[in-house]
Amino acid sequence: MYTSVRLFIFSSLIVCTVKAVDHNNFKTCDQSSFCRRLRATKPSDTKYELNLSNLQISDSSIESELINKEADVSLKFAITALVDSTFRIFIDEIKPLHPRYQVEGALNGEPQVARLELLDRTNNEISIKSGDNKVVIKAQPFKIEFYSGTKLVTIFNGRGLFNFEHLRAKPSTEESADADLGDQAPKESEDPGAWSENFKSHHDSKPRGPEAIGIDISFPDAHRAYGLPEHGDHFSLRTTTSGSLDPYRLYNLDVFEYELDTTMAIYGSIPVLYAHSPQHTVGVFWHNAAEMWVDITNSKDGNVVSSIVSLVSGHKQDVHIDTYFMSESGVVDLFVFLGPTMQNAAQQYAKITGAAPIPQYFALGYHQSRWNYNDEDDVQMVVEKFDEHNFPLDVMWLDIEYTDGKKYFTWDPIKFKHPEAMQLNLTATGRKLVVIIDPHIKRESGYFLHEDALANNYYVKNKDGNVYEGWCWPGSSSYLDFFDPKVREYYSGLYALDKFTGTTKDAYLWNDMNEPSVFNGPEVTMPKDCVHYGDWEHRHVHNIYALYHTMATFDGLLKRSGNQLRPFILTRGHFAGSQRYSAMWTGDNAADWSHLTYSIPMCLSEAIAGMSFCGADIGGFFKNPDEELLQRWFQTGVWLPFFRMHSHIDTKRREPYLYSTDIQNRIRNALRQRYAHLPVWYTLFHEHEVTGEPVIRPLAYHYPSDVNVFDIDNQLLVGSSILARPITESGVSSVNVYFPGGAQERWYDIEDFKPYPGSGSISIPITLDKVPVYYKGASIILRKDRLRRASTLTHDDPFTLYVALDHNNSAQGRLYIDDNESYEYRKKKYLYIQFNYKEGILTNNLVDPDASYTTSAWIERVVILGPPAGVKRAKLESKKLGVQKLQVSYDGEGRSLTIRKPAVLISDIFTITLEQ
Ligand SMILES: *[C@@H]1O[C@H](CO)[C@@H](O)[C@H](O)[C@H]1NC(C)=O
Ligand SMILES: *[C@@H]1O[C@H](CO)[C@@H](O)[C@H](O)[C@H]1NC(C)=O
Ligand SMILES: *[C@@H]1O[C@H](CO)[C@@H](O)[C@H](O)[C@H]1NC(C)=O
Ligand SMILES: CC(=O)N[C@H]1CO[C@H](CO)[C@@H](O)[C@@H]1O
Repeated sequence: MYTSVRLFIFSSLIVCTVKAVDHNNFKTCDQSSFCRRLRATKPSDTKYELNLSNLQISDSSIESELINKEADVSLKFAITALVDSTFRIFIDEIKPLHPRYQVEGALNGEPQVARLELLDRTNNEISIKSGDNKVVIKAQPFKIEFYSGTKLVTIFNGRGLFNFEHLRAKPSTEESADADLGDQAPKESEDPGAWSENFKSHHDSKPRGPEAIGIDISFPDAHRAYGLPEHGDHFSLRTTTSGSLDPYRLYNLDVFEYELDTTMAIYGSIPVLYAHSPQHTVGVFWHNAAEMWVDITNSKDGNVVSSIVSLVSGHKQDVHIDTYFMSESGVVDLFVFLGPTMQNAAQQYAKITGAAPIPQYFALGYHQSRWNYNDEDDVQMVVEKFDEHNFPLDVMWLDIEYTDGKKYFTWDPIKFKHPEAMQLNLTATGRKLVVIIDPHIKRESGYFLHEDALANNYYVKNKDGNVYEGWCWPGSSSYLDFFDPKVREYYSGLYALDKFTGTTKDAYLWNDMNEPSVFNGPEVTMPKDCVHYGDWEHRHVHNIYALYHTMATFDGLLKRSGNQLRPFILTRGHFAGSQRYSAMWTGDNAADWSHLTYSIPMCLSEAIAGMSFCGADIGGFFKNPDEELLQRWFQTGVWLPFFRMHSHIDTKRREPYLYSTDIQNRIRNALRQRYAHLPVWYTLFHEHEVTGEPVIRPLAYHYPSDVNVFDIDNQLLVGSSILARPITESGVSSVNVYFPGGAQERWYDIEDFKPYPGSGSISIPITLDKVPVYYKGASIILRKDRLRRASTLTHDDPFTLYVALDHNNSAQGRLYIDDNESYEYRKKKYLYIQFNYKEGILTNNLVDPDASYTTSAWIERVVILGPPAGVKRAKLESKKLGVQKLQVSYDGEGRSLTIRKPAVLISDIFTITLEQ
């Protein structure tokens, strides 16, 4: 969270408007020296040349020297074939003046290499093949072409904009700066910010001078670019090179009252982009933790001229996308995912950076948060009111005020005097607690954490080598240097139950403010010339500070439980790989319809960038939602993976029981939908961990060749079987829903089971009770329809199977269950069951017959949507129950057929046959 009121008190440096984002606090590309320099790069076919007479070819890679002829500097160049249609390009200086930073900690281990085959070699060109993909590397002009099969899909340096600023000694002011540096060296006169830079009252000393890198990547034939979270923007990335838009900026920042419809940076940065066409999708991921800006030019957006037209194919192409990635420092470590589908490319990315491990079941339930629940009685009262009004609730949250004076790992001695008893009360009703722990540490003598950090040298240093001090919630603060393994080890130990006294095993964590947020720092963060472990400047590692923070917390929670319980952590700052440790949310949004609308594309962008576990503060963090907005926010939040209400300290209380009966009923219905579908969410998270497929998906993911869905981001798919079109506009009496898949596809409204063909846009009548959500024909959805006060109490509850038939009268679906909290599933203690329906017969089988888990959960109902006519009864056959007759009934309109009480265990193998 972030409040302007306190900002005024703490900081004399920042003048902050209360109304909306203060643009003056944040740089435009034009105010950033490296972005300005790189964006001005002119195409050059002659500057870089690959030395093909100096080529090392191994089983999986090719290495050579890339020569900057103008500056006479040699770079190491390598291209490596990886498994799953992935290539990796690496470029670094051979003899840099200082080592250049290479990211650690983001990848999920060392990528697995694949065999590479030399196809052809000439004086100027070398062709290689790996799997079905071909790569052509050209020496002069330096260029790399990627082919999926025979189709050219991606070009590195197709426009000749590649630019690698080698490190150099600072020219003395007297001599001419450019004498032996070539025109790549920015001249002081050309760019006054190259060797040191001011922004507002902040000075960046840039001890290593200019060291930026620009990468030019084109996608012939691509219609849309997606990805590059986090931005308050639509799912489909816009052209930034014509008109007034800045490039998409990736720099983790705590932006007060962030705006929408903008390319400005906010809390997280994931430098992965997907280029999509009806025929294929490719992805690129620049493994680089420095500040980055990305220019996008989509030929569909009007008068954009591109040199690629002539360079690539010699004839005009109707659609293509050019991108230019600009990073302040580091090396080129670029992954290219050749798909060929979006599904493949997303999985290829997940293979490199890892998937989120399945969360505990409770984490998918409903979370109630506020800045702040005042004291123990307040917590107790809120929970009691939830129970009294029959609202399910899994987790209560405590924001910063629970601490003793913003000293983390302590409790306010008056308001939270019995934290353990408070948690035992929560545990007794099946609930958990989440408390906040931020990375800034109060500089107060006597505070154990501050004293430990000073004594052991655990803090980030300023440019002069002294401990860095900034302002944050506690006032004067210093920041733990999580890049130091000793600091992570120490920090993770702080979560031990006997260290963080007052916590129980049912207390989980929220790591906020970890961009890091520094109220009086440049752009509300840490100065770039601060120094971290290993002598790296903050500039080199900024975007992974939060990743390392959550890494240490994750380790702490694991150790706390003797590696038994899956940690739950919510983070605000994030980078590629953060999904392995934490869920994220879209930060400090506002109670506006627009923020509700953008919560969907923002989470979709995160999902294809590996961060499936995403949500937005229900009701909006700032300001007060009216009743309609609040209920719509609940109805929308049901269909996003992370489901939490949260609000600013100055807002009115908004717990659901405070509203009129009508509103309460609608919120309760929304919660009921969420809890009924928890088995679906849980199964999807299991499948995500195994396959890397995102849990929520844009329509283009499953309908890649339907150009009508390319810009749809007010609808989403939960897995492949649920289509939701949340209502994010006020006062509507109808909305258009786009039904994909073609005339043969069927979509069933999940409430009245009315079927719709997949033949495009249909106007759907809307009331305040109505949210258009559909099951796809051909799917079997497993639900738990009994409403309880918490998900932890539903473990043995019976299932209802919703069998949504396709036009062939068939359907399939899967269910995953385990003990819902431990790692026993990694020892095959789980059930993964496939259900099949074909022409009147429902059967099941174990997808993984070696796995087992004992459960008393049973099937209480089977509901067939789009059923055959004239069914009189059903017959159940199972080993345990033998043969049994079951009663059936149609609903009034014959849209569904319910088979009553099969009463067979969910783990039993059975057959149910419909009888005429
Ligand atoms: C290219 O590599 C060869 C073999 O190592 C070397 O002799 C030659 O000088 C290199 N060319 C340039 C321009 O550096
Ligand atoms: C725990 O619950 C009991 C019984 O409702 C209540 O009396 C007590 O105050 C609660 N303790 C805390 C710390 O909330
Ligand atoms: C329907 O059945 C026909 C014949 O068995 C098959 O060719 C077709 O692929 C099926 N369609 C679907 C959507 O399953
Ligand atoms: C996190 C969670 O849902 N835990 C529950 C898992 O199921 C057991 C019953 O088998 C409950 O006791 C846990 O509370």
